[in-house]
Amino acid sequence: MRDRQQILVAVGVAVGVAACTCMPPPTPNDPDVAIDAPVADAAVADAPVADAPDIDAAPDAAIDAPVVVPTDAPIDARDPTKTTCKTIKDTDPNAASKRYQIDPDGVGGKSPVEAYCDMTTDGGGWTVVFMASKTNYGEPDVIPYGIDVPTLLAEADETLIAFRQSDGPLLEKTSTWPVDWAIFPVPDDWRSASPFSTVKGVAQGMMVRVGGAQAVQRDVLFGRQSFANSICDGQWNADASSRWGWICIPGTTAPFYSAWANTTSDSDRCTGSDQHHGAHACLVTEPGMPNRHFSIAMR
Ligand SMILES: [Ca+2]
Repeated sequence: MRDRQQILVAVGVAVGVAACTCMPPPTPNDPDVAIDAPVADAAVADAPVADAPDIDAAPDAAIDAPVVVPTDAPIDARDPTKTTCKTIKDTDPNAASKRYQIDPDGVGGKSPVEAYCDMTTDGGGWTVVFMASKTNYGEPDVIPYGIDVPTLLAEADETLIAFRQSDGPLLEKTSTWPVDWAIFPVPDDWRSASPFSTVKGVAQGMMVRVGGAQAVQRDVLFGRQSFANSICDGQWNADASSRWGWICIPGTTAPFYSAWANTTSDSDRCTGSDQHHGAHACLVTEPGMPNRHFSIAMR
């Protein structure tokens, strides 16, 4: 009620101003024309309160409108060339492999994240979205990706699985470490959640490139259920409740990462897909060798 009284007072002032001969009549382009019209009506009829704006309302709105400043991104990440490791690499072919701030969905939305960019392997431009932070997960639960980048997961063309040192560099194949990296199209199941989320997963007939060799057609296996024969052959354990977990590519020297879903205290296994799952542990005991961290990268 008090507001209405104030408005009626304002209306009286406005009508008084409009009637005053000391001011020139408004021109057709004068913004006050539109404002004054409903005010005059309000004085003679019981117009809705909402139709009787303060004569200053329009200018105030323009002046006071908040300036929307995105707050989720450091200046560096607003650069559209830094949405992923691939855009960084495309912009600067000499960009080094290291951690960068990226923002796959641009300003707003998801916050920028710090990600390790592999700028070397197969031409580089890889955003590492998962790297094992333990040498023994030993739990049957879902292990998520390490960074929250749904836009990258949705739009990436390829995935790279590899073992890395804890600070990011890829462990290249050697005489004592006979395991390659592997590149294949992103399996559909990997776009919405990590492959550790799946119980029994198979991406069939993927064109896989292992260690830079020509592409071959192979199934990519991933899932939490245990497997039957201690090797990467695609045979799941008949006991559906038995947890062990594996990611591997039969018939290749691609990474074979397993035991990340078991409930025992065994170290997780980081070896090659052509080897017994226990050939190499992720926790390394040989002198001079770094621990092996399974990783998933996208580009
Ligand atoms: Ca964002």
